[in-house]
Amino acid sequence: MARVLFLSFLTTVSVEATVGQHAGGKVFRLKPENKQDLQFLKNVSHTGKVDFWHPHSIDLVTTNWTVDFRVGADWASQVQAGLEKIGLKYDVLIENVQSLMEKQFDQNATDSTGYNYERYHQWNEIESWITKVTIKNPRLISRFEIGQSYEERGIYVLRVGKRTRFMKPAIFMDCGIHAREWISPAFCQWFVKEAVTNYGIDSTMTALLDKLDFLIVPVINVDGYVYSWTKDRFWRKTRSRNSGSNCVGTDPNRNFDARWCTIGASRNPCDETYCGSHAESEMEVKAVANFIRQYRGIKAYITIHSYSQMCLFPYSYTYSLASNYKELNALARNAVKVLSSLHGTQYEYGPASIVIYPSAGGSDDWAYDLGIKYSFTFELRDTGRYGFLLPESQIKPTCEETMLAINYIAAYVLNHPY
Ligand code: 9B3
Ligand code: ZN
Ligand code: ZN
Ligand code: ZN
Repeated sequence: MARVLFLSFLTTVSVEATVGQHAGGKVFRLKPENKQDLQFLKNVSHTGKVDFWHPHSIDLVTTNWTVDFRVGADWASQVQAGLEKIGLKYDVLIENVQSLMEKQFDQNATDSTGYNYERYHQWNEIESWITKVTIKNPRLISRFEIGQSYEERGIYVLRVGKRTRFMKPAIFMDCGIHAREWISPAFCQWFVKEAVTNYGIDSTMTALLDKLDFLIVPVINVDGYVYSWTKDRFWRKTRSRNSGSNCVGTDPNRNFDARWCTIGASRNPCDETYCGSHAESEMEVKAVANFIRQYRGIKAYITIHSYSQMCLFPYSYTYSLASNYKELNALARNAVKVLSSLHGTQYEYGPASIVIYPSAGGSDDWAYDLGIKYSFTFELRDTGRYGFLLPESQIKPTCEETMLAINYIAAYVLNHPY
């Protein structure tokens, strides 16, 4: 009788119900006590909607076995109602399989604040991460707000390194100059995570943080980044208004004061490489440039972009070679070699003017001419298969391999004081 009732439940549920939710659902545990209970389980199993966890098949079950089975979200309440009807006692082992799966994924990838470094995050999440990671690691991190964006969002520097009484040499690294290059902010966050979790554990990281400070800007172009999440995934520029034009934004990597707008940049505000109304016209560029100018002891400048797997160094604005070209070239060669050692990812390297295209107003050239003789632009994965839409599954391998290159450069800088 009860069985008939239950089956009628099943047949009244339309097939369209919820395809695709089979991964979730509930897990029940019960003990069939008699033939009626067993028959019920068999009927349920024949719907094909049930995943027997223990034992693996209903055919093995006799009375008094303990049975664990998962029912997809679309059928769970019907099955539960059926159990109630026939009076078979059960426990719900897992209320919500889906959320448990998500939690388990999170636990693999998250830190003690619950932040998941294998996901791309919106700016508000990154901003609260910046606050939390600073508060959680007072001995290693301090936070500076170096300015505001055009739309009045904060631009932050995290100084990461063991606190000392004296000023240490520093490596400046920024991410998110270009809005759509999402792997870039993900890498800066990964770097900070690696620093705080490996300090005192990994001897290389400990030595670096004892002797150096890393000055990390997780996202420079915050307005553009927000826009790439909310309106246009492929937005590159800032979001400042241009007088006399309806087109919005300036390319911040054409806006630095390095032979500004002389080559490989556009005077047209509608172009992706618009150099702006003048050098440092962008508040975000001004904030970073001012910070670097006034901070004493920056020995290396690294800026993270994507994509195309390249390690670039000055010059971009001319084909002429930098004065320490040989040293930069060897350093880049070794950095990409160690990078490739992890997953085989191949990088090109060399002066940007030669390896990609000549263009002026870039941050690496500007930092170099300011006197920071180790200056690099990294273009992370991939080579175009996914491009800016690099899947989240590649965040971890990309960041892991890039860590090797950055740490290599940092160790080199430490061993070559100037
Ligand atoms: C461009 C310039 Cl101007 C530079 N100095 N260094 C690297 C690049 C390449 C990036 C850009 O801004 O076009 C690649 Se997204
Ligand atoms: Zn997120
Ligand atoms: Zn870029
Ligand atoms: Zn890996």
